[in-house]
Amino acid sequence: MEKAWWKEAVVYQIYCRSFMDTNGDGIGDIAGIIERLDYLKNLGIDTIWLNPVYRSPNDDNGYDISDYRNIMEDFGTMEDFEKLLQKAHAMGIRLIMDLVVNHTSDEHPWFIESRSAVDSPKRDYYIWHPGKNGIIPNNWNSFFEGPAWELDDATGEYYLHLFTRKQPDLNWDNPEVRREVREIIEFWMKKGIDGFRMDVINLISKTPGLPDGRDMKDIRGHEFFANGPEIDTYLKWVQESFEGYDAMTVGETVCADLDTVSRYVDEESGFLNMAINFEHVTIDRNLGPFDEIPLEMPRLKRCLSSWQEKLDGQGWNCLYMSNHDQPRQVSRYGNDSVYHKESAKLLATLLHTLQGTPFIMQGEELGMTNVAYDSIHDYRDIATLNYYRECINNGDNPEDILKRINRCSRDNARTPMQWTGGINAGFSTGTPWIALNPNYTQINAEVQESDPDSILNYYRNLISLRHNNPVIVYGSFTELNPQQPQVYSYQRAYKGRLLMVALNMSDRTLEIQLPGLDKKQEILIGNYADSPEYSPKMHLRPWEASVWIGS
Ligand code: TEU
Ligand code: CA
Repeated sequence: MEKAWWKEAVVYQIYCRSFMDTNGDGIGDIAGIIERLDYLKNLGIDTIWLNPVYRSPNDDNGYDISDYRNIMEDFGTMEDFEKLLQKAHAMGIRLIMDLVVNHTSDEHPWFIESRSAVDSPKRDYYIWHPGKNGIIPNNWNSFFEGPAWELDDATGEYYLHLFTRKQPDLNWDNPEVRREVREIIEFWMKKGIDGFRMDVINLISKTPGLPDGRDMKDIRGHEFFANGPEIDTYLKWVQESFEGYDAMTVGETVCADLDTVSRYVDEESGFLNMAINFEHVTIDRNLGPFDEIPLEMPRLKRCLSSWQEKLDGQGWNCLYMSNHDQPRQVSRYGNDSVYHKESAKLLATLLHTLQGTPFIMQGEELGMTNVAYDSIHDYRDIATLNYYRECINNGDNPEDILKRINRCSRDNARTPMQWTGGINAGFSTGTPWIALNPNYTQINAEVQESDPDSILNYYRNLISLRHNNPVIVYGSFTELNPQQPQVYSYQRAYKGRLLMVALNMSDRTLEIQLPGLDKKQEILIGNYADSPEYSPKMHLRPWEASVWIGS
C-alpha cells in the first residue's frame, strides 16, 4: 500500500457558521477560525475541511453558491481567507475546501442568464425540460422533499433541482460546464489549498432521456441520477484538474454501494482518494433521514467490517460517524446520558483505529450531543423545515414530528461550538444564529482542557498515537469474534507490529474472547482509568474500549 500524507492525516471539519464569532453578529467567521488555530494545533489535527465559505444566499447554508471566487460576506473577506490559509500552513495544518458543483444557487449569474430565454447562451448550463403534457418531466424526487422539478415562469419550462428549488442542477453533459469547474478548481489550488471535499459528486451524470424512477427504497429516480452513465468520464475530468498537485480528494457519494465506491477510490484505476459513504449512517433509518429504526450493533459491525475488508490494500476509507448532515454520534451510536464520557471515547477509539482517515466534526472532540429544541421555530435547516411542512400537510401530529426532528435533524450537529460555560458558550457576544445546546455549561472546551480524563484529552491522546504508530494508519484489518453481537474487536498488523482493539458497544459488562498470543501486548489506550491487561478471555465494562500493541 502506497504512503500518502492524506492517509496519515486527521481531518477536522469546520462548519464556519457555528465555530467562532468574532464580531458579535451571532455568525461564526473566518477570523474566528484564525483565533482558534492554536486550539486545533493543540488537539493535534493536521488538516481542516472547511464547509462552503463562498458567496451564497444561504438557502442551504452555503451549499447554494452564487459566486465560487468570493467569500461569503457573513464570514469575512478573501484577505481573511488568505490569512487563514497562510497561518494554518505556517502551523503545519493543511486545508481543504468544499467543492459544490452538482448545482449552483439560482442566484448565480449563470442561472440568472440561463433562465432568461430558451435560446440564452447559458441555457444549456442547467437541465431544462418543457414538461410532458403540461405536467412535470418525470417523477424524480428532491432530497429535501417534493418533486425535483420547478416550473420557471420566464420560459414556461421546468428545471431540475435534486436539492432545494434554489439549487438548480448543473448540466455536466455540457463541456462548457466542465471547463468552468476546472477553472474553479484551478483558482483555489493556485491559492494554495490542499484539496477538496466534493459535494454529492456522484450525482453529476444524469441518464439521458431522464426516465421515471422505479426504485422506491431510496430517493425516487436515484438509479438514473446517481452513478450515471458518464460518471467515470466526469470524475476522471475532475481528477485531471488536480494534476501536478499533491491534493487530497474526498468525494461525497450518495446512493452508492460498496462496489461502486470501491471503483471510485481504487488506487490504480479510481478517481478519488476517498469517499464519504452513507451505509453506516443509514443503517438505523428506514425511509429517509427522519425515519429512525433501532440501531442493531451486529449490522453496524458487519457494515464497518465489509468496508474495511473490501478496501484493504485496494482503496482508502473515510472514517466518520458525524458531520454537519448527521445527528451527533454520541447521541446516536453511543449513550449520551449515563455513559456519555465512556461511549464518546469508545466511538473516538473506533474511528481512530480502523483503516482510513478519521474525520472529526467540530465539537465531537468534546462529546457534544444532540439538541432537542422544543419548538420548530428554533430549527434552521431547510431540509428539516421542509420535512416538518410536508408532515403537517399530511396531517401528522406536530408533537410526533418534532420528536423525530429532535432525534434526526441536521441542526443537531450545527449548534454553536461549546468553548466555555459562560455567556453563549464563548461562541458569540451577540445572539447566535441558532440556539445553543443548553448543556454547554457542563460540556465545553474550557472544563475539558484542565481535566486529564476529559474526552478532549482522550482525542489528543488518540491523535498523537496515530501519528506515532504506523500500524494504526497502514495496518491490515482482520475482524475478531464477528459472532459476538455487542463487542467489536479487530486486529491490525503492519511490519511486525500488531494492534488489538476491543470495544464493548453496550450498557452491560460482557465477556470476550481474543486470540492467545505468545508475545506480550501492552495497553496503548483505554477509556477506563484501570485498563485491563491483554488476555484471551476477559470482561469489558459498559462502553469500555481497550487498545493493545505488541508484536
Ligand atoms: O449532502 C448530500 C446529501 O445527500 C444530504 O443531503 C443527505 O441526504 C442528508 O443531509 C441526510 O440528512 C450534501 C451536503 O453535505 C449537504 O449539507 C447539502 O445540503 C447537500 O449536499 C446539497 O448540497
Ligand atoms: Ca461573525
